[in-house]
Amino acid sequence: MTDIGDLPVAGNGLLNRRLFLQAGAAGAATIMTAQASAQDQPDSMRIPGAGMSESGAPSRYESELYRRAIASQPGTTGAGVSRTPLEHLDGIITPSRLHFERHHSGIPDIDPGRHRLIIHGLVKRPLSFSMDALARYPSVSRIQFLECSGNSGALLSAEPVQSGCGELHGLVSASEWGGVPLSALLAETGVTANARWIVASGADAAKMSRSVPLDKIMDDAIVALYQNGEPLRPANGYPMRLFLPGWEGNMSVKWLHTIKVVDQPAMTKDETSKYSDLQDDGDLQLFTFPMAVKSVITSPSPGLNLGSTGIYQVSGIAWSGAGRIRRVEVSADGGESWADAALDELVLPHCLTRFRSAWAWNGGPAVILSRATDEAGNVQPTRAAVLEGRAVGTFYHYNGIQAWQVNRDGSVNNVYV
Ligand SMILES: Nc1nc2c(c(=O)[nH]1)N[C@H]1C(S)=C(S)[C@@H](COP(=O)(O)O)O[C@H]1N2
Ligand SMILES: [Mo]
Repeated sequence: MTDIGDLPVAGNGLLNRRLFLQAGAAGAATIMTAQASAQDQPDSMRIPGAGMSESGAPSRYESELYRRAIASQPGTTGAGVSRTPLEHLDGIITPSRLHFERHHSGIPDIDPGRHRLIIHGLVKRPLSFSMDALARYPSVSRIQFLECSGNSGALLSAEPVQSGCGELHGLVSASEWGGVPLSALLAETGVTANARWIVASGADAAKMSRSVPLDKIMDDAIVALYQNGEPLRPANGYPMRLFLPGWEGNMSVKWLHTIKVVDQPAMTKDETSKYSDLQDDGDLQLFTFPMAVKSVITSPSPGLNLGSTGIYQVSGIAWSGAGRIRRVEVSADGGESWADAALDELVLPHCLTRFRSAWAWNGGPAVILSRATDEAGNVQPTRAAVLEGRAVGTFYHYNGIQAWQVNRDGSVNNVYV
């Protein structure tokens, strides 16, 4: 095992991230015995393997790769959520089949041949776009996160809820989203001088409708047609969805059907009574659009127990609606001391960023935390700071620091610090 004498950088065993540049640092492999020789061939080297298939699936040995905590309103099956199993993934891209889902009235079955996107209202020329028409516009693709502003709402409970990382924080995912910039379509319709907002509506039974400032639409909004290289999955908006990089998930209207250009927000149900934040002085905060800077350690986390003492990788994801992640710090002593984590190579704007630290667990209890800072200088707040001024019972837009307690037996659970 590597000599870690010069490597501690913060309290309770947090090690220099350059440990990852050294081979064999973890010392976790089993020492070869005389019986297990390199000559032994596994069966798979003697018997030809299975054949090809038209569509792939994970290994049958990977039993944890499924969406978590699927829940729907009483008496419904499609008015609820399913969550990404964050603790069983690495890197920054969420496989499409594990992207979280949030539907208000189920997944509609939409025939792309009959579906139209209609742009009307304060425009010079109302237009209707078929899928074929959209395919002829120049398109873009970018790897970006989508987060429901109800994500992590359980962290506002008075007592820490004992669930897995994905169950608590899995209403965030990241994909490569491809499609047509909405600015290109609005250039065709033209807008009148008093145009300031748009109202986007979906073709689902919930008729999800959200008002979006025209500036955002012209800046980086797309009509997304592709997700991780393939046409959108039905659950994620097939055949087209609005995608607003960095902004609260609810506004990225799925099954996008109409865009009405208007001079003021429509004050729809989902931007007034929902997705708004009641303050304890009775004030209601509306229109919290960009998602705040946030991070969470995905491993270790509840359910991923530690075994023997020694060196572990502490890994997680960080993201911000303000742009790129600049820095992630990790603590192994409940926040008394911190050290910078290493960031994976791809640090993209409005995307998940993967961070990693090395930690020597001495077998004692420890509280591990991560704290993200974005390129605008926003620092992820403590849970106490997030709670300040909020009315009891509100749960949207939670971005507080997550603390995991590592216990002597190697189990991990949710704690408040
Ligand atoms: N038409 C429509 N669009 C919608 C919704 C919906 O129920 N209907 N849910 C919204 C919410 S609350 C979120 S968080 C995201 C979720 O997108 P996903 O299911 O692709 O993860 O879609 C948004 N767009
Ligand atoms: Mo959402």
